[in-house]
Amino acid sequence: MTDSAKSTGQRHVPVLNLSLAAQPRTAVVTGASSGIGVATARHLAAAGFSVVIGARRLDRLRSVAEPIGALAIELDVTDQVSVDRFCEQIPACSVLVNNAGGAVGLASIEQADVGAWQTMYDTNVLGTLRMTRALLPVILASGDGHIIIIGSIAAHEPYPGGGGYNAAKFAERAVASVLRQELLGRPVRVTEVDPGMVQTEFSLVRFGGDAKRAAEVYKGVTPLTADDVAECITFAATRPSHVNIDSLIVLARDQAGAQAVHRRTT
Ligand code: NDP
Ligand code: 8X3
Repeated sequence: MTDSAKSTGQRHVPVLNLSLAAQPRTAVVTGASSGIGVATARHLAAAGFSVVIGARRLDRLRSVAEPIGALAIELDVTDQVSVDRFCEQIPACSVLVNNAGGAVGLASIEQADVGAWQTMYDTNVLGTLRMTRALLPVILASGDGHIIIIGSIAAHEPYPGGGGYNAAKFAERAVASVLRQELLGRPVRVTEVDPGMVQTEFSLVRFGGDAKRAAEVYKGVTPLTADDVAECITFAATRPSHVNIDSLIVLARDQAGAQAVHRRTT
């Protein structure tokens, strides 16, 4: 009770100033029709974010969106028209999770397919650029923005056959660092989350739908789950505004580097 209320005997009724009432912050997650993106959308929604998700497979997106009350919009991060159409439908954004990406093949540089390298660069690197550039004005306008880039252990350790994917993930890491420096002094955090082996559709996509070859990647190993990575992303997104998780390498206990993997035989 205020002093004046005490002296007059009036009850103090708190008045809710609607303009100051907390609105849910909006998080946009790309590549949310599968794997890490799906888990991230769910964890961010559970943490109280209003979530917008994008990917090319709209049917899948809708089934992810419906139970968590997210907005599902078709998105191809390699297509500027699609990116523009997606972003036009997003009036507000505080957190952008640049997750859409993946690898194509495991060919040596000697045998490299230029088209596969172009796809990896276009999706992982230019996709991140297109989304970040398009949403940066609204992220800045939020007054408390956050750009999260899903890199990889492949951004730190090159490995034979990884050439095109390593180059793309190293480039994404450079983008994260440049962005952090360019945005210094403005209200935007930039975080890079770099997982090792995560059991998703990543290997199935990498090996062109070869399920047997994809299963070999995780044989005898307890890999990370998409939820494990989503928890790390959500942790970064829910720190107080002045705290920036700069970069986070997250590996399974069975992995000590891109190629150092402990496999049980029994
Ligand atoms: P998944 O293959 O399960 O998911 C990839 C997602 O990216 C899908 O939702 C896919 O949706 C989307 N995507 C691919 N191309 C495009 C595109 N052109 N436009 C929009 N969305 C696209 O793999 P993960 O969940 O594992 O991969 C997510 C991220 O994590 C990737 O950046 C990957 O490089 C990274 N990563 C994965 C690791 C792993 O071991 N799994 C380890 C380290 C990093 P759709 O096909 O419907 O468009
Ligand atoms: C995926 C992990 O080790 O296959 O980014 O490159 S790895």
